[in-house]
Amino acid sequence: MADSTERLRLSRRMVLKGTGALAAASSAAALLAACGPLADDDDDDKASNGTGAIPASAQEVAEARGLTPEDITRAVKTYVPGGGRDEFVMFASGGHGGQVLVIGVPSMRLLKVIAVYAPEPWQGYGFSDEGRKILEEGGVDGKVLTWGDTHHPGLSETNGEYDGQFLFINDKANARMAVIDLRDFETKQIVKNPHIISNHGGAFVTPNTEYITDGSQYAAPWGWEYAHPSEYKEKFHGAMTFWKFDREQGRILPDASFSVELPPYWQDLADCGKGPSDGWMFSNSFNVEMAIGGEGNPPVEIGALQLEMDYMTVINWRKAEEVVAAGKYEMIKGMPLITIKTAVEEGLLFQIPEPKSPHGIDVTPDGQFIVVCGKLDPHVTIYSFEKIQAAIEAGDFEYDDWGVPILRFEDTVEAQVELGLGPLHTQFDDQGYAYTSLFLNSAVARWKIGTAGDPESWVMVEKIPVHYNVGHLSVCEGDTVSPKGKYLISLNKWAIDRFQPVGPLHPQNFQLIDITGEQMDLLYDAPIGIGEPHYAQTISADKLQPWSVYPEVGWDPVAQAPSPHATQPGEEGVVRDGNKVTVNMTSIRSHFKPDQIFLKQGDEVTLNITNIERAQDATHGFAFPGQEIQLSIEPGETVSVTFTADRAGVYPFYCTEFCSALHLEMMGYCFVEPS
Ligand code: K7E
Ligand code: CUA
Repeated sequence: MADSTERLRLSRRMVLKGTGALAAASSAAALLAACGPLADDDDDDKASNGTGAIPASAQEVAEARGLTPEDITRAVKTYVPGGGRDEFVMFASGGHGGQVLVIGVPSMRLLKVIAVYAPEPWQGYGFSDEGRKILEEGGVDGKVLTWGDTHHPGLSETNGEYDGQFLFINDKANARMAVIDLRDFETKQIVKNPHIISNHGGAFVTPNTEYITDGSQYAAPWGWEYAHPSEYKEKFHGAMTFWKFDREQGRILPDASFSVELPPYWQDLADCGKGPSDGWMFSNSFNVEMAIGGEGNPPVEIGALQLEMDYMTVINWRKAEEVVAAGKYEMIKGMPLITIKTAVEEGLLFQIPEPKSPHGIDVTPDGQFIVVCGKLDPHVTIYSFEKIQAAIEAGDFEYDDWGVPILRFEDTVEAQVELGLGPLHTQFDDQGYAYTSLFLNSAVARWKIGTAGDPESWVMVEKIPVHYNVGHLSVCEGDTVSPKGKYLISLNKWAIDRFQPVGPLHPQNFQLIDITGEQMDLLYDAPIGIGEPHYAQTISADKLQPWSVYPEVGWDPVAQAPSPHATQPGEEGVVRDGNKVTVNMTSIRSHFKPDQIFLKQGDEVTLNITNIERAQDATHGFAFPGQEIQLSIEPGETVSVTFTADRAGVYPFYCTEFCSALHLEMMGYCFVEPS
């Protein structure tokens, strides 16, 4: 009896406190059975309450809340107690919100929203001089944009494994690429692709992050040239850009980057080879029909469906790198471009037919196979890298109108697996399974990765419904050379009936699925009221080693170096040079120094503010009325902001972070004398 009482007490503690051991409890029924007798056992209840550990039985809570045994198991699988840590961290695109969402897995708690293409006042992103410069350098032909359409986050890799150092993400709408430094989870650089107008096949990294891919989406003339639709075949182009990344500087080096010209089909998703296929990259195309709508033509979506097959683009990027080094390129819009003609002559560009409107393309963890999803084909098609190499070797090609060699479908395909309607994207786990999203079925299919030479070994295993209209999936490290498995997150576009209604614009629905068992199990629906997710990557949390404060007082987070504008305590002051005024300010709980600033109308003012705090989380904000000034100054950080004091008046500025009991007093006055 003592044993069973002890067991019961333990069970209940586990339920209520969510200890790690509980996650191992495989059956909710067993749990509830274990808890059940407690409701009738007054003595035990009293004894437990006497310890202060267990206020009520889990059975009672479950009954009161109408929870089933399955609900309880699922809840305890995702519960992370306060102060606890998630095992994984997911980086998800925020779509046309232009940010990156950082979410703990399995709790699905939103940890951060990283501003990338859109200014964001809480982070002060896009408001300081340093931050505005990022948006300016990422401008489109000199025009600063304050939005972007983020699609595919890509974590930096070392030997095909996430290394937790950097994150890249593309802006599909404007063909841009951004670099986020994971030491402080902040955007450091945005580059505009000079060749293409919109992108999609990025950000996918080569196994050692030598390059970040950036494939064009909709064909167009090279950057900002004009052409009439009748000139489509001659003047519209596709391209695959390889952005060179320098880890030391933490920057993309546009001067060391290049593109490979592609036919004016629309390029779609891409992935880089690994292991045996390292050095190569693969990209889908669609609309090889080159439909662009207009009078007398079928609408685009019909015109683009006329042919049964589109093409996979196969590029030997190592060879392309050599070709650029040998000077065999054209300088187009200031960046090297290997023309189709050169790419074909050098044997670095091939195409392979793919079934109907392919979308996702994913290389298996061992690098041997390339999995392609055709949106309008119920199969996934698996290509063998070895067979592709053999077909290239054999040299028995057909050619398209641009002279690009086409390998034969039957020579390169390893297997096809029928999964269901609308297959889009595939991820992998550590047990030899692949997972493919089925957009039209609103389901995720689990299927077995087979072996080379045995087409029968590739089989569909099971399907689980998701809610609804799933796009990408993310399995923990599920696109690396060694997936961790465990969880799959289904990134659903529609939520319809899953949550409290909040008006016609519904939240996104991120669904967490347990993939450790015989059958996939839907654990949790996480509503996300931010931009639409496309891709996400999920990394083991212990690979992330961010700073908790900046390394020293006076740090410039954009340069990741000491700031030339840093102000140390005692150095505060105002310097006037004609109508140029520089204010060197410090902030510490609960004071800005100086706290009075005297200006003349028309002055050009630069505020350099250094947060001299060393305590974690002691961030100060800086809000200035009537100006586009809202800064976030994290411990150690120096930020600068320049503005024109164009209106006379008295301006109370204040700290926007509730930093201390005297936070409301953390303010100052700026007096602008009329001219
Ligand atoms: Cu939304 Cu990867 Cu841009 Cu599919 S893409 S969903
Ligand atoms: Cu500093 Cu509030």
